[in-house]
Amino acid sequence: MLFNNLDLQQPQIMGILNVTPDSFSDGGSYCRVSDAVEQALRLAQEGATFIDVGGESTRPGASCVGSQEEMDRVLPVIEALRQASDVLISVDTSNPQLMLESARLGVDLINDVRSLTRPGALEAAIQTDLPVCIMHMRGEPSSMQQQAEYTDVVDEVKSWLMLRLQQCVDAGLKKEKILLDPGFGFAKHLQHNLALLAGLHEIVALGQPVLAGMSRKRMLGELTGKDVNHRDAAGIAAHLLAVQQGARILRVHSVAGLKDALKVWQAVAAADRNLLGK
Ligand code: PT1
Repeated sequence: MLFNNLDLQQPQIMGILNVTPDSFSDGGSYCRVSDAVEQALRLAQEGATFIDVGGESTRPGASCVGSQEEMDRVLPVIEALRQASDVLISVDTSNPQLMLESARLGVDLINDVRSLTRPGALEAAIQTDLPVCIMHMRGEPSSMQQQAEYTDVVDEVKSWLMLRLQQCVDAGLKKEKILLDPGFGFAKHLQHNLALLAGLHEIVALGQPVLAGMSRKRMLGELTGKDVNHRDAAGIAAHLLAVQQGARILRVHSVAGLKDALKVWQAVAAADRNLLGK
């Protein structure tokens, strides 16, 4: 999969830009367009190659926003950021109209936690011809934690992603433009998130590029006892474990620390290949 000149051979960082009044860690911080663009440029400066712009919180318990409200939050930011920078822009939305409008403004990726299940979303995504990230979850963010029951979470998430991938391909989406995401924290308890992180290589083995996002999520709070704004060190460890298993895009709030960690990882990976003569 090619994004401008960037292939996904090396792991890439996706910086999170929430333009919501209610996001779980940075809600309300970037509601003015100029503040949002400034934050996006800072994330890019720190090493993010993607900026994921979202106007609706999808953390557990969050409620939906109206379609127009979501577009009013997101579109001006995408437009201004596209003017200001060549950074890859992803739009975090389930809203088909927003997918189409953002495509016209030049976004590079559609990131839909509902995997194009809203009426019209699959058709809209196909029409844009953009790459799409599809993600495992159950139900809606408002109530998904009530459906966090699995016998074998890795198997069930993997099967669900394979099925949804095939449905999207059958509908006309190009397979080489589909990324997969296990959906950390979406209808999952701590033991499910840990099993999924341990077994992420099985999702990678499906052959599509894998996106992973654990930044500041509850799973990290449960492991460290830290509140939402002190989870970045735990996040670096978790995302590095994902990279080690082949994850290609890491969706995070705080870029600089993970960028350093990836430099170390890449240097060691390169030395490993040299040693093995591969
Ligand atoms: C994600 C993701 C996302 N996460 C993709 N997009 C969120 N592709 C938004 C918690 O447990 O992982 N992948 N867009 C944010 N959602 C959550 C979910 C935030 C769970 C917090 C939690 O704390």
